[in-house]
Amino acid sequence: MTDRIYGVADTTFSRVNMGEIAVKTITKEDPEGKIIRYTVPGIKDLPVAAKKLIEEGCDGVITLGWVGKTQLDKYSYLAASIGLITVQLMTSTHVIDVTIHEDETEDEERLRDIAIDRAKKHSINLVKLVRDGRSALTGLAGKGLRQGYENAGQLD
Ligand code: RDL
Ligand code: RDL
Ligand code: RDL
Repeated sequence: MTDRIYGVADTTFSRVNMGEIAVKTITKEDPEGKIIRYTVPGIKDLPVAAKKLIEEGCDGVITLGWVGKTQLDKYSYLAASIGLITVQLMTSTHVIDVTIHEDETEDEERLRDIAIDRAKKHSINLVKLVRDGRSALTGLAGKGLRQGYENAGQLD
C-alpha cells in the first residue's frame, strides 16, 4: 500500500467539471494513490481549501479554477493566485494551479477542450512531482510544453 495522497480542489463557479477530470487522471496515472476532493464556491476559496488538504495529509494539491471575463474577475484571480503561492511557501508543498480564463477564446467548445486538456496535463504533472520527485520533469525541461494548447516547442 502507498501512502501518497493527492488533494483535488475545485469550484462550483467553473463551467467544466475539471475536478472530476483531475480525479480520473490521477487515478489512471497512480492507481495506488489516494485522493481527497474538496469543492468550494469560487477561486478565492481555493487557497484555504488547498491549505486544509495539505494539513490533512495531502502530499500535493491540484486546484482547478475558472476566471470570468470581467476586470473584477481578473482581480479575483490575482488575489487567488497570490493566495495559492502563499500556501505553497507556507507549507513547502506543490499546489498546481489549473486556471481557465473565460476570455481565452470566444468559442465555448474550444474553451471546454482547453479546460479538459489543461486539467489532464497538470494532473499528470502533479503525479510526477509527488510520486517521482524533483527530477521527474527534468527530461522535459526546455521543451516548450503547454497545457490547453499545442506545445510551443524548443528553440535551441
Ligand atoms: O468567498 C465567496 C466568493 O467571494 C468567492 O467564491 C469568489 O472566488 C467568487 N468569485 C468572484 O467573486 C469574482 O468576482 C469568482 C470569480 N470572480 C471568478 O472569476 N471565478 C471564481 N470565483 O471562481
Ligand atoms: O501550477 C501550474 C501552472 O499554473 C504554473 O506552472 C504556471 O506558472 C503556468 N503558466 C501560466 O499559467 C501562465 O499563464 C506559465 C505562464 N503563463 C508563463 O508565461 N510562463 C510559465 N508558466 O512558465
Ligand atoms: O501560449 C499560449 C498559452 O500558453 C498562454 O496564453 C498562457 O498564458 C495560457 N495559460 C493560462 O492562461 C493559464 O492560466 C496557460 C496556463 N494557465 C497553463 O497552466 N499552461 C499553459 N498555458 O500552457
